Amino acid sequence: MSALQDLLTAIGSGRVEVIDLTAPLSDATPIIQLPEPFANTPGFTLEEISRYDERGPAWYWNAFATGEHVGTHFDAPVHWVTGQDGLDVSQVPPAQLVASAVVIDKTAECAADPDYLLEIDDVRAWESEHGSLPEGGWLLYRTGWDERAADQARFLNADETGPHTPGLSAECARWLAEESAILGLGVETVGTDAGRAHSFDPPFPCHSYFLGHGKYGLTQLANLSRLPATGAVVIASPLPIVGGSGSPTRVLALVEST
Ligand code: 23J
Ligand code: MN
Repeated sequence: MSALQDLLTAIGSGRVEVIDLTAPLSDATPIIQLPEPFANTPGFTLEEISRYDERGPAWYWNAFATGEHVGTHFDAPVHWVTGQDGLDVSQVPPAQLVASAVVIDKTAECAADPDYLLEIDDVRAWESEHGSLPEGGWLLYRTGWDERAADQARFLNADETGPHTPGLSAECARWLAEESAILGLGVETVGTDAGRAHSFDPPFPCHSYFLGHGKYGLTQLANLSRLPATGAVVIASPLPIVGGSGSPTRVLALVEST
């Protein structure tokens, strides 16, 4: 049988499961809140055009408006000043939109400390257990934060000192971007950077280093708890917005049942 027929047979029999890593997209989808004096993104909104009524008797349709960086979404290199000569979201090669993925799980650490930062040593420890990070594949960072995604206040977790959500240290972000061959970083939080990362050196180091090295970001992923540490295949399909810096994205994972 052909590889594709094998895949369809495996999906049909349940030997390969399709897991949706995408958060639902609505006007309740949490959006990032940048501190003063920065401009913030609008959220997702729907506007009804007609619904089986005088405006269109047999059809229902909407127009939507959204920021590019809303909900489960893709960060293209051109999103950041360090990647300004890099690809926009329409230019990402389709073959990179189907890629392997590994999962580093720091749920317990992040429950104990919402400002938890993944360090180089954490990645090295993961590699000694599971093998090298995948060349051309995603590093997915499980923090348990998806459990908060239905509630913007819990998701952003801000107090008078600003948002408190987990991320990567600047050193770890630089090391992964410069010294690993991963395709990009996927997270459960509202952005790839930690809530406090505006005060890091450099500010927003995941954005700065990853996008500056032609790597990608995926945010607000769901269901990472259902993925194995290694062996999943991720299909991420942002809209090909010409010149766009990112896009809401349907992200699916293929997982072999054991
Ligand atoms: C703009 C500025 C800072 C950040 C972000 C956007 C994001 O997280 C994003 O969605 O790319 S941290
Ligand atoms: Mn983004």
